[in-house]
Amino acid sequence: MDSTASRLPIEQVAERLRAATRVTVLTGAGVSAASGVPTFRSSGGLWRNYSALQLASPEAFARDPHTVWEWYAWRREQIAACVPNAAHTVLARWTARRPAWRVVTQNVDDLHLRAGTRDLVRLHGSIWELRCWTGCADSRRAWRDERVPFPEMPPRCPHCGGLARPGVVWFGESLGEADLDAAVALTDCDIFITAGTSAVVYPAAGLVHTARSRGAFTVELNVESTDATDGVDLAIRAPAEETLAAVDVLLS
Ligand code: BV8
Repeated sequence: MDSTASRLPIEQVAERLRAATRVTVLTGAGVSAASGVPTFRSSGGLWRNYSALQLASPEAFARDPHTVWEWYAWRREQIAACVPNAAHTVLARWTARRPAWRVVTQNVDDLHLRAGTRDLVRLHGSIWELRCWTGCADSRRAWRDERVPFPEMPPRCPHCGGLARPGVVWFGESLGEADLDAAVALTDCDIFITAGTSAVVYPAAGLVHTARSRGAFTVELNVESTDATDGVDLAIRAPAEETLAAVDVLLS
């Protein structure tokens, strides 16, 4: 029997990581689940019977900014009570130890940043940042506001007094060009790990396939099978925080 096949999946991952120079990890809401952050598509992911798709769009915000802000304010309140879990702390340690090991996240909770992840690529922005909805000249960039709750709802732009919007990328909006370019560049790697994502949101969901087409060994860490499962080299059906912690022990 091939010795690789007889090894535990986490041993296979650890062995490949030891030999790897460039490692890229794409994370989704599942890596924050153990911290208590509601995911989008598991049962706890809904809010007042809305789906993310109905609220996370410029059209929804234009139609009803107050309800959209209530959803974000509720999520900010949830996330403010959460702390990074082992998935965040292991990945942060890896990026500190090996600069060519990078994290690309779809998450907007900033738990990777709070864990100390170096050079994080954030594809969908941050729930802790705001931008001017009217796009006034003085607020070309997002600003950070971590107040929970907001003193005024909906929050206003400090520059023009107009409506502020969450500093996230909504459905139907393009990702930041520099962020997407960085993520695509990081698909040129030895190992690409996709962790805690249902792999339905593009262009993020396409990254693992691009990495494999460029020769990366691809690994999926998820508690369920996803649209990406059949396309990866190794799928480990377990909580990402447990798998990453176990692999980290083998690397130590
Ligand atoms: C764009 C910010 C160009 C907001 C989010 C093809 C190409 C390009 C675009 C498209 C395309 N097809 C369709 C589109 C349009 C759209 C899209 O992908 N739609 C989907 C629904 C089909 N994409 C876009 O609009 C993107 N823009 O491409 O621009 C363009 C412009 C105009 C028109 C067309 C194209 C922008 C997408 C960004 C949307 N913004 N977030 C906010 O957060 O409020 S996406 C949102 O979903 C979050 O960022 C989240 O991260 C992301 C993905 O969800 P997941 O992270 O995967 O979370 P989910 O709950 O789904 O899954 C969690 C998984 O974890 C589950 O599998 C679960 O089993 C697992 N899990 C749970 N616990 C654990 C675990 N796994 C491991 N361990 C555990 N403990």
